[in-house]
Amino acid sequence: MKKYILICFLALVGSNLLVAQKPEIKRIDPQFWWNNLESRELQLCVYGTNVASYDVKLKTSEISISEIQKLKNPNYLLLYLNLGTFHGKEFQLDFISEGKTKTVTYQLRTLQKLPHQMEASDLVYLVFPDRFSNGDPKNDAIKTMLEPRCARDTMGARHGGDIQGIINHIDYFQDLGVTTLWLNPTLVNDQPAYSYHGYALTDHYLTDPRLGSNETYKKLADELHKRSMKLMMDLVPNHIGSKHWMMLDMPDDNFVNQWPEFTRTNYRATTHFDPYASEYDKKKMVDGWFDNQMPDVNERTPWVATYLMQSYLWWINYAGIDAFRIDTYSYNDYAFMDQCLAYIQKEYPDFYSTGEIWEQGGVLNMAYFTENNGFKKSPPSSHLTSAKDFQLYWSILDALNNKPEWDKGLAKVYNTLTHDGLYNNPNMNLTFLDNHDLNRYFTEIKEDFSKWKIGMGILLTTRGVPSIYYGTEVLQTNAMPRKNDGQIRMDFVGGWPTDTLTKFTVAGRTAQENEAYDFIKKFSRLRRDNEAFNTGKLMQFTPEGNTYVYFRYTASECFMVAINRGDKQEELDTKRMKERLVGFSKGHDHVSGEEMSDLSKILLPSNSIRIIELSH
Ligand SMILES: [Ca+2]
Ligand SMILES: [Ca+2]
Repeated sequence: MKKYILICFLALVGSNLLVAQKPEIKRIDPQFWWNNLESRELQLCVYGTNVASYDVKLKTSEISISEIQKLKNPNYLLLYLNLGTFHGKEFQLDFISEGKTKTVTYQLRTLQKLPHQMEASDLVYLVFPDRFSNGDPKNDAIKTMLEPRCARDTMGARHGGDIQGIINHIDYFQDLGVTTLWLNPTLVNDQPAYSYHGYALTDHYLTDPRLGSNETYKKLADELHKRSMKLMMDLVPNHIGSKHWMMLDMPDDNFVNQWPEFTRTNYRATTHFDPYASEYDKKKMVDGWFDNQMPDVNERTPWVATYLMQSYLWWINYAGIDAFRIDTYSYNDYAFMDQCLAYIQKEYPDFYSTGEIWEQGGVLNMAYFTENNGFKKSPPSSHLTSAKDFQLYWSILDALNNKPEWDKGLAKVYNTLTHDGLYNNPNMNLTFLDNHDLNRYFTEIKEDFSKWKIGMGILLTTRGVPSIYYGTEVLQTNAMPRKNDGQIRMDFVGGWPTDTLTKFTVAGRTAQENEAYDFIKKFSRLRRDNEAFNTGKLMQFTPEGNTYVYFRYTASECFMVAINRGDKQEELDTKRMKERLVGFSKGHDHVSGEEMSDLSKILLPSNSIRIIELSH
């Protein structure tokens, strides 16, 4: 009995102590905002023990609170502000509980907007941050994190690469001809295992401390901008990590899509536009979880949608992000993504976004998700600039790995491009030969360097915004069959202080690796310096036999790209290509260096590509 009384007494003392304390605010998201944006609405997500019981007072009359929303969990409070005509640098919010007041000063910065404009002449380079270069060994292992170790000998562990390592190699990117860096996600993934890939974020506003800080990330953007280069952010709206800070103190039932038992998505993007699709399949596609460690965010919950959108705009404004690559695009709620990109474009009308739409199903499957697509029965208008071009990727591999036939091999490239009318602007599709989820390009083509040049030549001359996966320029390979994804995300040789060999220098690369590097270097410049590859048009001629020819041109420039995928030399008769060749009498093949004075017949060596600049 005595013990019981003592417990009651202690409980009373404890609650009195709580009452006596000032309200405690653990965080407010976003942590600061801007006073000169087009959107005057701002949602503040206030988090702290029992914050929902606080009264809130705003001390600035120019700003109004349009709504205060409480969630099921009293540790959250949502404030909806209208900034109206207010352009000051800060305002005060009073949180009042039992006569005690906590005043929070909220900062509003003034934004200098950057132009943010991707062009087809850009060359994007994809870097896997944990696997590229270790610029700061001090952040390799952080004891307080759920996965505290760093082990370079383990495929699925952290290896210590970081943002400083990327900053240290901007000269290298620039020399290669890269204009834009795309980093796999850099937001914190405080997950117990396999956290290095970055796609299970646990805080929308924090850079992973093992990669650096928000300041380091901004420093990278600043350094790139100083050289007129750009930064593409890898956005992951669809899911979060199971240890996301909100998952650990669930705000409400509708924060993530919940099922009676773990339910995986059906990975069928076709359910979005299939006129015969069942509601069951449609829901499973969008609301099913990608993985059991990655809860699927409920983007139809208005406060969640706003929370996500604001965090993306925050990053653009804060760091100066130039473009978004959007992960698992088709798994998101279509209307939410549209709303989200429209919100961004209200501030930045030309903001570039490219969506990962990986599923098989043809060009239609990707085009459906992009802006002003050619569908008769259109979905709500999309604001997604472009698709990551998996269809062209598969076609190029087919062209390199199979003999040309009527509808196979080279013809696949031709056929895929014939569907471009489904896109509003196919020239802005992000094109690639490999990435962090695919076998290495050189491995896929069985390390045949002649084929490597054909595929790379197509990538760097056809329509689209080309992207290179780190290491592809030095012929990085992976084991086949592939046992795990770590094998396609190997450390860049020379990126660690203890590496004895480096692929960053001519001396450290083999003759063939230098040839590959120089090939990209040469054609990235040709692409950048000639409008034909940027805003220029594409004309292709139907493949014949082992050959396929296309042109990139403007009123004043014309480039002819001719490919032979046969094992014998071919003599190409150009009579049928008169409409593009008329007026030109000479050519310079940028691949072989050969000068041509007769364009009527062009010799194409076996398994080769010619990229010929035409002149009068
Ligand atoms: Ca490090
Ligand atoms: Ca989803």
